[in-house]
Amino acid sequence: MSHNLFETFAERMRDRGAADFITTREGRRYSHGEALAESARLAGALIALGVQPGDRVAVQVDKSPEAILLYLACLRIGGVYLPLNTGYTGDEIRYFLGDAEPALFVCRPAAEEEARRIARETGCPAVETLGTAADGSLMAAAARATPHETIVAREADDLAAILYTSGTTGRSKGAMLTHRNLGSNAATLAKAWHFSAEDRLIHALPIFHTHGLFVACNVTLMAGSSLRFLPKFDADVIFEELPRGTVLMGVPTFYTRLVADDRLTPEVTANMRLFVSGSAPLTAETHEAFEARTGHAILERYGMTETNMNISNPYDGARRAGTVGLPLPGVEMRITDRETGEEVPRGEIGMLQIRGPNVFIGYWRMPEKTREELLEDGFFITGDLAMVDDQGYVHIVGRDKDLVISGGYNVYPKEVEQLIDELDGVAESAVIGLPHPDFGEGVTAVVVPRAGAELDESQVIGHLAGRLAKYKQPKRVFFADALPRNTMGKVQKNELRKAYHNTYQ
Ligand code: MLC
Ligand code: AMP
Repeated sequence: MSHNLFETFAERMRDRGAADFITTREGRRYSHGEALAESARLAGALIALGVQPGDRVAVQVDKSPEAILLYLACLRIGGVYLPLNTGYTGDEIRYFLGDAEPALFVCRPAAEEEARRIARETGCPAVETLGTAADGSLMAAAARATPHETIVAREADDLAAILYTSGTTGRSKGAMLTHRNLGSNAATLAKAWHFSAEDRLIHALPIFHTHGLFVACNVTLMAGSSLRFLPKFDADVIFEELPRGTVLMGVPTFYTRLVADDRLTPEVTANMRLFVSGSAPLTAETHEAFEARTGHAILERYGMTETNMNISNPYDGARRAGTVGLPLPGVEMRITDRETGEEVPRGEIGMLQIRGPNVFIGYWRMPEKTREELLEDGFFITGDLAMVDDQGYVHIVGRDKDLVISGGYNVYPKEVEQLIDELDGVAESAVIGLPHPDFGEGVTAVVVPRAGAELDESQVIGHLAGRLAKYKQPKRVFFADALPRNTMGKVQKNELRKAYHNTYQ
C-alpha cells in the first residue's frame, strides 16, 4: 500500500470535481478536478525534465495557483518539494541549492539569468521559470507533456518536503518532512478545526513556509474546501473578502492590523466561522480586542517547521487569550528542566519537548544537529520555554533559542551578526528583537566600532542589503562602546533588550 500523501488529496479532489479549489480576485479559477488534471500535466513536465522519486525540486516563485499545483505535481511523482522564501537573495539561494542538490530549480521569470548562474555554480542540472499568470517555461513544458496520471508509491517515512529553517549557528538547516508528518497533521487539524467542503479559506500568507503551505493548503485539500488566493496580506482586500469567506489564517501582525482598522465589525465578519493565529505570540490584548469588536475568539495554535502543528486552543470550548491551548490528538508533550532534562512539575516553566507522527525525521545531511535536537526516544527539543496551567492549557513564555520572530518570520541573530562583523570598522555586534507594534518584534543591531572607525547606520544596513532577505535586516542600528557580558564572557542580550526597549514604541 502506498503512503503517498497525494493519494488522499487526489481522492478528495476527484470527489469534489467541479467545485472551486482555488480562485483569485482576477477571476482565475481551478476546480478540484481541473487542479488534479493540471497537476498531472506538471508532473509529466517534471518527469520529462528528469526529476526522479526522492529528488528535490527547489522553488522560489511568487504566489500563484500554479505554484500550489507544482507542489501537488511534485508529491504525485514522489519528489521532495523545497520551497524558498521569495525574499532570499542570490547569496542565500546559492547555499540552499548547494546544500540540497535539487534536480530542478524553478524560479521567477525575471530571476532566470541569476538562477541559471547559481544553478551552474552549484551543479543543479535544470532551471525552469514560473510566473504569476500561468506563464513561464514550466507551464509551457506542462502544456507539451504527457500527463502523468500515476501517483508514485511512497512509504510513510519517505520525504515529501524539505523546509529550511535558520539555525543558532547561522547555517540554515533543512527540516526533512515525510508523507506521514504532513498527512497526519493535515488530517488532525481538519478534524480539530471542523473543516468541511463548505469552507472558503481566505489565504493571504506566503506559500513557502509551514503556515501558508501545509497548515492552510493541506488542511483545505484534506477537507475538500476551497482557497481564496490573495498575493499577500492587504487589509483593504481582506475587508472586501471577509463577507464571503469562512476561515482566515494569519500571523499576529494580520490581527493587530485588522484590530487597528475601523472596518472591523461584527457585520463584516458575520459569515466567518474561524480565525486562526500562529507562528508568533498573539498578545492577550489583541485577542481580547478582536473578540470585543467582532464576537469571534481567535483560535491560537502553536507549531514549528520541524513539527508542524502541536498544540491548539479548542474549537469547541474556551479559546484562552495568552495561551496556545492543549496538545492536539496524537501529540505528546513534556516540559523539562533545562539543566537536568527531568520533567518539571505542572505550573513550572521548562523546555517544551514534542513527540508524535507530526515530528520531522531530522535535518538534511546534519546527523549531529539532528541528534542534538531530536532525542532517541522521539521527543524533539523545541527551544521554546513553556508552562502548563492547572487547566492543562499551555503558555509559551519565552525562547531558550536566540531567535527573533518578526511578522511571523524567524530571524536568527547569528546569521545577521556574522555579516555585520565582516564590515570594515566593526569590532563586534549583537542582534536582538525589541517590542514592535506591527511586527511583534523588530530586528535591531547593536554595533561596537573598532577604535577610530567612523561608522553609521546606513553603512551597516547598506552592507546587508543584497546579502540578506529584507525581513532579516535590522530596522535600527545602534552604536555602543562595548557589549555587556557576564562572567563567562557571554553577551547579555537581556541587558541590551532592556536598554533599547522603547525603540519602536
Ligand atoms: C515585510 N517587511 C518586514 C516583514 N515583512 N520586515 C520585518 N518583518 C517582516 N515580517 C518589510 C518590507 O520589506 C518593507 O520594507 C517593510 O517591512 C514594510 O512592509 P509591509 O508592507 O508592512 O509588509 P507586508 O508586505 O504587509 O508584510 C508584513 C506581513 C508579512 C506580516 C504581512 O511579513 C507576512 O505575511 N508574514 C507572514 C510570515 C509567515 O508566513 N510566517 C509563517 C512561518 S511558519 P521596505 O523598507 O521595503 O518598506 C511558522 C510555523 C508556524 O512559523 O507555527 O506557523
Ligand atoms: P518556524 O521555525 O518558522 O517554524 O517557527 C517556529 C517558532 O515560532 C516556534 O518555535 C515558536 O517559537 C514560534 N511560534 C509558533 N507559534 C507560536 C505561538 N502561537 N505562540 C508563540 N510562539 C509561536
